Amino acid sequence: MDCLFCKIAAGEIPSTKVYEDELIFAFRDIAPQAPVHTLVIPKRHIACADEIDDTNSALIARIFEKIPQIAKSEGVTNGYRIISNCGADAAQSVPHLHFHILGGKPMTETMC
Ligand code: DGP
Repeated sequence: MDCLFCKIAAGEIPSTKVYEDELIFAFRDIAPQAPVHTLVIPKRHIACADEIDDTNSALIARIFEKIPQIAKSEGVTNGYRIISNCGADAAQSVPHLHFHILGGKPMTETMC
């Protein structure tokens, strides 16, 4: 499958890795929108949140179990925002499920 984030998770395209285990890969966003901007992805290809179901929800739970550790390792100490864009209206640009961790500065209440 010709998927950018599958290739990053496989190490075929370089990235600044933040965390990796057998199921999950986390790396710095190439165009950071906050002092901390890290992406967390399942290694297994899932296109977006619309494809989460009972066959893969344990993997999503695992990602959320790891997010606090990943955020802490990136130096976030005062809270962070988790965003997952899904589909065209959300401006998802890479069709592989990913969770943005944004932090390191106070953010506004506006989310869209
Ligand atoms: P989204 O718009 O939610 O699909 O976010 C995709 C993010 O992926 C966007 O913030 C930029 C980031 N990105 C795109 N291509 C690359 C890449 O080659 N390397 C890294 N590290 N990040 C990328």
